[in-house]
Amino acid sequence: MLIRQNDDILPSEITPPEIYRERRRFMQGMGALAAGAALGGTPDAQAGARLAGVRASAYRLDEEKTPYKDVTRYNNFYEFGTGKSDPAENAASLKTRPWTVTVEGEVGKPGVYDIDTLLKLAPLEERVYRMRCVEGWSMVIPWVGFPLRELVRRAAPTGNARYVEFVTLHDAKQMPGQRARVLDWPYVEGLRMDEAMHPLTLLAVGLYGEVLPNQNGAPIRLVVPWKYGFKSAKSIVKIRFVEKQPLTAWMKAAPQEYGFYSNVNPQVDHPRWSQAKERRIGEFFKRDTLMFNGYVAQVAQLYSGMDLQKFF
Ligand SMILES: Nc1nc2c(c(=O)[nH]1)N[C@H]1C(S)=C(S)[C@@H](COP(=O)(O)O)O[C@H]1N2
Ligand SMILES: [Mo]
Repeated sequence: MLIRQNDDILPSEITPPEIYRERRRFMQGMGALAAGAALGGTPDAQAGARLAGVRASAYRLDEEKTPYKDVTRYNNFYEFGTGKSDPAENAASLKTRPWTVTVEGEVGKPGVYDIDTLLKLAPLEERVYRMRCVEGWSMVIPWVGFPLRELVRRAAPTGNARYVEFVTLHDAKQMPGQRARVLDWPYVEGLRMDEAMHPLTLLAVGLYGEVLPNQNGAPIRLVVPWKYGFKSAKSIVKIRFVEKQPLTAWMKAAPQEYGFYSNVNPQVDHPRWSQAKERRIGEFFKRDTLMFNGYVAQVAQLYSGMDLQKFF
Protein backbone atom coordinates (compact mmCIF):
# COMPACT_ATOMS: atom_id res chain seq x y z
CA MET A 1 0.00 0.00 0.00
CA LEU A 2 1.33 3.38 -0.97
CA ILE A 3 1.26 6.16 1.55
CA ARG A 4 1.17 9.67 0.18
CA GLN A 5 4.08 11.76 1.29
CA ASN A 6 4.27 15.38 2.27
CA ASP A 7 5.99 16.49 -0.90
CA ASP A 8 3.07 15.10 -2.88
CA ILE A 9 0.72 17.70 -1.47
CA LEU A 10 -0.04 20.14 -4.23
CA PRO A 11 -0.76 23.84 -4.10
CA SER A 12 -4.10 22.99 -5.71
CA GLU A 13 -4.94 21.01 -2.58
CA ILE A 14 -3.85 23.71 -0.15
CA THR A 15 -6.10 26.41 -1.54
CA PRO A 16 -8.58 24.63 -3.76
CA PRO A 17 -11.60 26.39 -5.21
CA GLU A 18 -14.82 25.33 -3.54
CA ILE A 19 -16.03 23.33 -6.50
CA TYR A 20 -12.79 21.39 -6.56
CA ARG A 21 -13.11 20.46 -2.91
CA GLU A 22 -16.61 19.14 -3.49
CA ARG A 23 -15.39 17.10 -6.40
CA ARG A 24 -12.59 15.58 -4.36
CA ARG A 25 -14.97 14.56 -1.62
CA PHE A 26 -17.09 12.89 -4.24
CA MET A 27 -14.09 11.06 -5.68
CA GLN A 28 -12.92 9.99 -2.25
CA GLY A 29 -16.32 8.48 -1.60
CA MET A 30 -16.15 6.39 -4.71
CA GLY A 31 -14.53 3.40 -3.06
CA ALA A 32 -12.10 0.80 -4.27
CA LEU A 33 -12.04 1.69 -7.93
CA ALA A 34 -11.32 5.36 -7.33
CA ALA A 35 -8.83 4.48 -4.61
CA GLY A 36 -6.93 2.22 -7.00
CA ALA A 37 -6.72 4.96 -9.55
CA ALA A 38 -5.77 7.49 -6.89
CA LEU A 39 -2.80 5.43 -5.83
CA GLY A 40 -1.63 5.60 -9.33
CA GLY A 41 0.14 3.67 -11.97
CA THR A 42 -2.93 2.12 -13.54
CA PRO A 43 -1.72 2.17 -17.13
CA ASP A 44 -5.07 3.18 -18.58
CA ALA A 45 -5.80 5.97 -16.12
CA GLN A 46 -8.74 7.94 -17.44
CA ALA A 47 -9.74 11.55 -17.08
CA GLY A 48 -10.32 12.52 -13.48
CA ALA A 49 -8.06 9.80 -12.05
CA ARG A 50 -5.60 11.12 -9.49
CA LEU A 51 -2.03 11.41 -10.77
CA ALA A 52 0.45 9.87 -8.34
CA GLY A 53 3.72 11.39 -7.20
CA VAL A 54 3.11 14.91 -8.46
CA ARG A 55 5.54 17.41 -6.94
CA ALA A 56 4.72 20.96 -6.08
CA SER A 57 6.87 23.46 -7.96
CA ALA A 58 8.08 27.03 -7.60
CA TYR A 59 5.64 28.05 -10.33
CA ARG A 60 2.75 29.51 -8.37
CA LEU A 61 0.71 32.67 -8.76
CA ASP A 62 -0.86 35.06 -6.29
CA GLU A 63 -4.04 34.88 -8.31
CA GLU A 64 -7.13 32.81 -7.76
CA LYS A 65 -7.22 29.63 -9.77
CA THR A 66 -10.04 29.33 -12.27
CA PRO A 67 -12.59 26.80 -10.92
CA TYR A 68 -12.23 23.24 -12.22
CA LYS A 69 -15.65 23.37 -13.78
CA ASP A 70 -14.74 26.39 -15.94
CA VAL A 71 -11.34 24.99 -16.90
CA THR A 72 -13.05 21.81 -18.09
CA ARG A 73 -16.28 23.14 -19.56
CA TYR A 74 -15.27 26.33 -21.35
CA ASN A 75 -12.81 25.21 -23.99
CA ASN A 76 -11.48 25.72 -27.47
CA PHE A 77 -10.86 22.40 -29.21
CA TYR A 78 -12.18 22.69 -32.75
CA GLU A 79 -11.74 18.96 -33.35
CA PHE A 80 -14.89 18.63 -31.21
CA GLY A 81 -16.80 21.67 -32.47
CA THR A 82 -16.34 25.41 -32.42
CA GLY A 83 -18.64 26.23 -29.47
CA LYS A 84 -17.08 26.67 -26.01
CA SER A 85 -19.19 23.85 -24.53
CA ASP A 86 -18.74 21.50 -27.51
CA PRO A 87 -15.45 19.94 -26.35
CA ALA A 88 -16.83 18.97 -22.92
CA GLU A 89 -19.94 17.54 -24.58
CA ASN A 90 -18.27 15.70 -27.47
CA ALA A 91 -14.77 14.68 -26.41
CA ALA A 92 -15.78 11.35 -24.84
CA SER A 93 -15.28 9.77 -28.29
CA LEU A 94 -11.53 10.38 -28.03
CA LYS A 95 -9.65 7.21 -27.07
CA THR A 96 -6.52 8.08 -25.11
CA ARG A 97 -5.24 4.48 -24.78
CA PRO A 98 -3.37 3.07 -26.54
CA TRP A 99 -1.61 6.30 -27.55
CA THR A 100 1.81 6.96 -28.97
CA VAL A 101 3.81 10.10 -29.62
CA THR A 102 6.26 9.93 -32.53
CA VAL A 103 9.45 11.95 -32.17
CA GLU A 104 11.14 12.41 -35.54
CA GLY A 105 13.01 14.67 -37.92
CA GLU A 106 16.33 16.33 -37.18
CA VAL A 107 17.19 14.21 -34.12
CA GLY A 108 19.83 11.67 -33.22
CA LYS A 109 17.33 9.60 -31.27
CA PRO A 110 13.97 9.43 -33.02
CA GLY A 111 11.38 7.15 -31.48
CA VAL A 112 7.81 6.20 -30.83
CA TYR A 113 6.92 6.73 -27.18
CA ASP A 114 4.00 5.00 -25.57
CA ILE A 115 2.06 7.52 -23.48
CA ASP A 116 2.62 5.53 -20.29
CA THR A 117 6.35 5.65 -20.91
CA LEU A 118 6.12 9.40 -21.46
CA LEU A 119 4.33 9.80 -18.13
CA LYS A 120 7.47 8.42 -16.47
CA LEU A 121 9.99 10.30 -18.62
CA ALA A 122 10.50 13.02 -16.01
CA PRO A 123 9.06 13.86 -12.59
CA LEU A 124 5.56 15.31 -12.82
CA GLU A 125 5.11 18.69 -11.22
CA GLU A 126 2.27 21.10 -10.68
CA ARG A 127 2.62 24.51 -12.28
CA VAL A 128 0.04 27.23 -11.92
CA TYR A 129 0.06 29.28 -15.12
CA ARG A 130 -1.87 32.24 -16.43
CA MET A 131 -3.44 31.34 -19.80
CA ARG A 132 -4.66 33.95 -22.31
CA CYS A 133 -6.80 33.06 -25.34
CA VAL A 134 -6.37 35.25 -28.43
CA GLU A 135 -10.14 35.85 -28.24
CA GLY A 136 -9.76 37.90 -25.06
CA TRP A 137 -10.49 35.59 -22.13
CA SER A 138 -8.07 34.20 -19.59
CA MET A 139 -7.78 31.60 -16.85
CA VAL A 140 -5.36 30.50 -14.14
CA ILE A 141 -4.79 26.76 -14.41
CA PRO A 142 -2.85 24.35 -12.18
CA TRP A 143 -1.30 22.10 -14.83
CA VAL A 144 0.52 18.84 -14.16
CA GLY A 145 3.34 17.92 -16.49
CA PHE A 146 7.05 18.13 -17.15
CA PRO A 147 9.18 20.60 -19.12
CA LEU A 148 9.24 19.89 -22.87
CA ARG A 149 13.03 20.32 -22.70
CA GLU A 150 13.27 16.95 -20.92
CA LEU A 151 11.95 15.26 -24.05
CA VAL A 152 13.98 17.48 -26.38
CA ARG A 153 17.21 16.57 -24.61
CA ARG A 154 16.46 12.85 -24.90
CA ALA A 155 15.73 13.24 -28.62
CA ALA A 156 19.23 14.70 -29.18
CA PRO A 157 18.42 17.31 -31.85
CA THR A 158 20.93 17.72 -34.67
CA GLY A 159 22.49 21.06 -35.61
CA ASN A 160 19.79 21.46 -38.27
CA ALA A 161 16.91 21.43 -35.76
CA ARG A 162 15.81 25.05 -35.52
CA TYR A 163 12.08 24.58 -34.87
CA VAL A 164 9.78 22.02 -33.32
CA GLU A 165 6.44 21.12 -34.87
CA PHE A 166 3.55 19.63 -32.90
CA VAL A 167 0.79 17.63 -34.59
CA THR A 168 -2.58 16.73 -33.09
CA LEU A 169 -4.35 13.43 -33.78
CA HIS A 170 -6.17 13.35 -37.12
CA ASP A 171 -9.07 10.91 -36.93
CA ALA A 172 -12.55 12.15 -37.72
CA LYS A 173 -14.07 9.03 -36.16
CA GLN A 174 -12.78 10.10 -32.78
CA MET A 175 -12.81 13.82 -33.48
CA PRO A 176 -16.11 14.58 -35.18
CA GLY A 177 -15.28 18.28 -35.59
CA GLN A 178 -12.71 17.25 -38.20
CA ARG A 179 -15.58 16.48 -40.60
CA ALA A 180 -16.04 20.24 -40.90
CA ARG A 181 -13.32 22.10 -42.78
CA VAL A 182 -12.91 24.91 -40.25
CA LEU A 183 -9.16 24.24 -40.31
CA ASP A 184 -6.89 22.23 -42.59
CA TRP A 185 -6.50 19.17 -40.32
CA PRO A 186 -4.49 18.00 -38.55
CA TYR A 187 -3.95 20.89 -36.14
CA VAL A 188 -0.29 21.88 -36.37
CA GLU A 189 1.65 24.24 -34.12
CA GLY A 190 5.28 25.14 -33.76
CA LEU A 191 7.95 26.72 -31.58
CA ARG A 192 11.44 27.99 -32.23
CA MET A 193 14.03 25.70 -30.60
CA ASP A 194 14.88 28.18 -27.83
CA GLU A 195 11.15 28.53 -27.02
CA ALA A 196 10.82 24.75 -26.91
CA MET A 197 13.82 24.54 -24.56
CA HIS A 198 12.55 27.30 -22.28
CA PRO A 199 11.94 26.05 -18.73
CA LEU A 200 8.37 27.45 -18.73
CA THR A 201 7.33 25.34 -21.74
CA LEU A 202 5.42 22.34 -20.50
CA LEU A 203 4.10 19.05 -21.77
CA ALA A 204 0.94 18.73 -19.67
CA VAL A 205 -0.73 15.45 -18.80
CA GLY A 206 -3.04 16.66 -16.05
CA LEU A 207 -4.71 19.54 -14.28
CA TYR A 208 -5.83 20.01 -10.67
CA GLY A 209 -3.76 16.93 -9.82
CA GLU A 210 -5.81 14.69 -12.09
CA VAL A 211 -5.41 13.07 -15.50
CA LEU A 212 -6.30 15.60 -18.24
CA PRO A 213 -9.93 15.57 -19.27
CA ASN A 214 -10.22 14.82 -23.01
CA GLN A 215 -11.54 18.32 -23.72
CA ASN A 216 -8.33 19.81 -22.32
CA GLY A 217 -6.12 17.83 -24.70
CA ALA A 218 -5.67 14.35 -23.25
CA PRO A 219 -3.50 12.44 -23.03
CA ILE A 220 -0.73 14.99 -23.62
CA ARG A 221 -0.69 18.63 -24.74
CA LEU A 222 1.62 21.58 -24.95
CA VAL A 223 1.38 24.55 -22.56
CA VAL A 224 3.21 27.77 -23.48
CA PRO A 225 1.94 30.36 -21.02
CA TRP A 226 3.43 33.53 -22.58
CA LYS A 227 1.75 32.85 -25.93
CA TYR A 228 -1.89 32.96 -26.97
CA GLY A 229 -3.73 29.77 -26.10
CA PHE A 230 -3.85 28.38 -29.63
CA LYS A 231 -0.08 27.73 -29.56
CA SER A 232 -0.72 25.11 -26.85
CA ALA A 233 -1.60 22.20 -29.14
CA LYS A 234 -3.77 19.46 -27.66
CA SER A 235 -3.79 15.66 -27.97
CA ILE A 236 -0.35 15.49 -29.58
CA VAL A 237 0.70 12.45 -31.66
CA LYS A 238 3.81 13.81 -33.34
CA ILE A 239 6.73 16.05 -32.41
CA ARG A 240 8.97 16.87 -35.38
CA PHE A 241 12.30 18.68 -35.29
CA VAL A 242 12.72 20.72 -38.43
CA GLU A 243 15.00 23.26 -40.09
CA LYS A 244 12.29 25.54 -41.48
CA GLN A 245 9.62 27.41 -39.57
CA PRO A 246 6.51 25.17 -39.49
CA LEU A 247 3.36 26.34 -41.23
CA THR A 248 0.81 26.22 -38.43
CA ALA A 249 -2.89 25.48 -38.88
CA TRP A 250 -3.85 29.02 -37.88
CA MET A 251 -1.26 30.64 -40.17
CA LYS A 252 -2.66 28.58 -43.04
CA ALA A 253 -6.21 29.62 -42.19
CA ALA A 254 -5.59 33.36 -41.68
CA PRO A 255 -1.93 34.45 -42.03
CA GLN A 256 -2.71 38.15 -41.60
CA GLU A 257 -4.39 37.42 -38.24
CA TYR A 258 -2.23 34.70 -36.69
CA GLY A 259 1.54 34.86 -36.85
CA PHE A 260 4.07 32.22 -35.93
CA TYR A 261 5.13 33.83 -32.65
CA SER A 262 1.73 34.81 -31.22
CA ASN A 263 3.26 36.15 -28.03
CA VAL A 264 0.70 37.74 -25.73
CA ASN A 265 1.19 41.46 -26.36
CA PRO A 266 -1.28 44.18 -25.32
CA GLN A 267 0.38 46.59 -27.79
CA VAL A 268 -0.14 44.47 -30.88
CA ASP A 269 -3.81 44.25 -31.73
CA HIS A 270 -5.50 41.48 -33.65
CA PRO A 271 -6.65 43.01 -36.98
CA ARG A 272 -10.27 42.67 -35.81
CA TRP A 273 -10.00 43.56 -32.11
CA SER A 274 -7.83 45.12 -29.43
CA GLN A 275 -5.63 42.89 -27.27
CA ALA A 276 -5.16 45.51 -24.53
CA LYS A 277 -7.60 43.93 -22.07
CA GLU A 278 -8.97 40.54 -21.16
CA ARG A 279 -11.82 38.93 -19.27
CA ARG A 280 -10.62 36.56 -16.56
CA ILE A 281 -13.23 33.80 -16.55
CA GLY A 282 -15.39 34.28 -13.45
CA GLU A 283 -14.68 38.01 -13.11
CA PHE A 284 -16.90 40.91 -14.11
CA PHE A 285 -14.45 43.74 -14.80
CA LYS A 286 -11.84 43.41 -17.49
CA ARG A 287 -8.16 43.28 -16.59
CA ASP A 288 -5.23 44.77 -18.44
CA THR A 289 -3.47 42.17 -20.54
CA LEU A 290 0.16 41.85 -19.49
CA MET A 291 3.18 41.81 -21.82
CA PHE A 292 4.12 38.19 -22.50
CA ASN A 293 1.13 37.35 -20.30
CA GLY A 294 3.11 38.47 -17.24
CA TYR A 295 6.22 36.37 -18.00
CA VAL A 296 8.45 39.25 -19.17
CA ALA A 297 11.24 38.50 -16.72
CA GLN A 298 11.44 34.92 -17.93
CA VAL A 299 11.03 35.25 -21.70
CA ALA A 300 11.75 38.81 -22.92
CA GLN A 301 15.36 37.96 -23.78
CA LEU A 302 14.17 35.38 -26.31
CA TYR A 303 12.92 38.25 -28.45
CA SER A 304 15.50 40.97 -27.87
CA GLY A 305 16.13 42.89 -31.06
CA MET A 306 13.01 41.52 -32.77
CA ASP A 307 10.30 43.82 -34.09
CA LEU A 308 7.25 42.35 -32.33
CA GLN A 309 4.84 44.25 -34.61
CA LYS A 310 6.36 42.45 -37.57
CA PHE A 311 6.96 39.09 -35.87
CA PHE A 312 3.50 38.89 -34.27
N1 LIG B 1 -5.62 20.51 -31.34
C1 LIG B 1 -6.08 21.67 -30.87
N2 LIG B 1 -5.39 22.30 -29.91
C2 LIG B 1 -5.85 23.48 -29.41
C3 LIG B 1 -7.03 24.06 -29.91
C4 LIG B 1 -7.74 23.37 -30.93
O1 LIG B 1 -8.79 23.82 -31.43
N3 LIG B 1 -7.24 22.17 -31.38
N4 LIG B 1 -7.46 25.28 -29.41
C5 LIG B 1 -6.43 26.15 -28.81
C6 LIG B 1 -6.99 27.33 -28.16
S1 LIG B 1 -7.59 28.57 -29.18
C7 LIG B 1 -6.94 27.51 -26.82
S2 LIG B 1 -7.41 28.98 -26.11
C8 LIG B 1 -6.48 26.42 -25.92
C9 LIG B 1 -7.53 26.13 -24.86
O2 LIG B 1 -7.08 25.16 -23.95
P1 LIG B 1 -8.03 24.70 -22.75
O3 LIG B 1 -9.36 24.35 -23.37
O4 LIG B 1 -7.37 23.52 -22.13
O5 LIG B 1 -8.16 25.84 -21.81
O6 LIG B 1 -6.21 25.21 -26.62
C10 LIG B 1 -5.53 25.38 -27.85
N5 LIG B 1 -5.14 24.10 -28.40
MO1 LIG C 1 -7.59 30.47 -27.92
